[in-house]
Amino acid sequence: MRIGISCYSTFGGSGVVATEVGKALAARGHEVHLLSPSVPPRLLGFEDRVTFHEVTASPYPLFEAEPYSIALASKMADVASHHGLEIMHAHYAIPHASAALLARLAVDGKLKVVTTLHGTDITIVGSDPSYLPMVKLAIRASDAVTAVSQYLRDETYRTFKVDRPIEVIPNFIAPFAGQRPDCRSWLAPCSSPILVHISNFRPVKRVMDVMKVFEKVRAQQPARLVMVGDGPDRAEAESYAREKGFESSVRFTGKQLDIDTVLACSDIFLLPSATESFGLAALEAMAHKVPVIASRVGGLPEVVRHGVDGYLEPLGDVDAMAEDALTLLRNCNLRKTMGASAQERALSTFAEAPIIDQYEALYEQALSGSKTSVDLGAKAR
Ligand code: GMT
Repeated sequence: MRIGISCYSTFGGSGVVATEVGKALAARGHEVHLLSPSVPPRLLGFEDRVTFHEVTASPYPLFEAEPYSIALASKMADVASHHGLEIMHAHYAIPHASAALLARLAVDGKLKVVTTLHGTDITIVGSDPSYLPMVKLAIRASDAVTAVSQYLRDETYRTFKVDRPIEVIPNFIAPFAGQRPDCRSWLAPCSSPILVHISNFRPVKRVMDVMKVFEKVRAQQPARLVMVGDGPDRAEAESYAREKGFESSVRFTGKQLDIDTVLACSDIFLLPSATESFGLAALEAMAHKVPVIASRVGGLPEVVRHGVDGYLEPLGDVDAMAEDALTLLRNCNLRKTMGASAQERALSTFAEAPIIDQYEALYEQALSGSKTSVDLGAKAR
């Protein structure tokens, strides 16, 4: 198949999933065209059968802001017609799915649109009145729609009241090199255990809860906190550590491409988010045998089993999360057992190949014009 994939070039989340889907499809012999505002970080080296197309919205004095969605739709139509694309797979509804529908019109319907809903495109920004009607249209008019968790599928039906099948195709673990350089001494010079958080530091991630959990943990025993990523709430978190006098125990690394190396030497992953449709970063931690302590929200219970792969606590309950962390730090065997369960689950339930099979099957169904069935989602669980 000739497949277009449209995504944001993010370090995590939808940008990672979209790029890894593209790479896996190309490895199976499909021709993949990736469209994004800049090269997605996971498209590191040369990948056979993957072509990157940069989407640029040219400025014009009349524009108050460049109309990225129109430039994206134009690029999609252009790539679709010149490369004979059959499928445009839009990751994150805004604006990728809406742009793909426009592109489908521009090429006289000779393009099937598959939309993957990732999270805040439904739960936060997508339900904002300024976007809702167009997100709803994108969901209704796509040839196939997937959601990354059962929770997100239910939320989509609840918020948008759409009457169409939405398949649940969960996120997955892309293959990674087993042996990583040992960065433990670099991250924790006094060989203290390492707690880690990886995110885009947006309000939804509640990074201040991470700081408070860590503050409580280190009051009881030595530990290091590694904060990977960047975003609007980083400055507040950094000043909190300074104000409370524990800045020397916290390492803010900024955005990192190689999160596998960081995770491979971490002991506990913290994800106290306000909502999380799936929690890809938690799954990545699990793949590295790192137990997860997270809030019991959204799709996280579909990924992390409480008491098995880590702990799920009520939103904002930093006391409970700190207690869980201390339990794990004081009981090395428990930490190892949970880490092993977490890895087993990540690499089996969320293995790449069966999930790519599901995307392929969905594309085939979209191309054959048959309605995508809800049964396909059942295979994902
Ligand atoms: O929705 C977002 O905030 C961004 C999005 C992304 O592009 O990073 O994250 C969402 O998609 C990820 C990949 O499917 C999920 O693992 C995240 O849980 C989800 N974020 C939220 O629901 C907050």
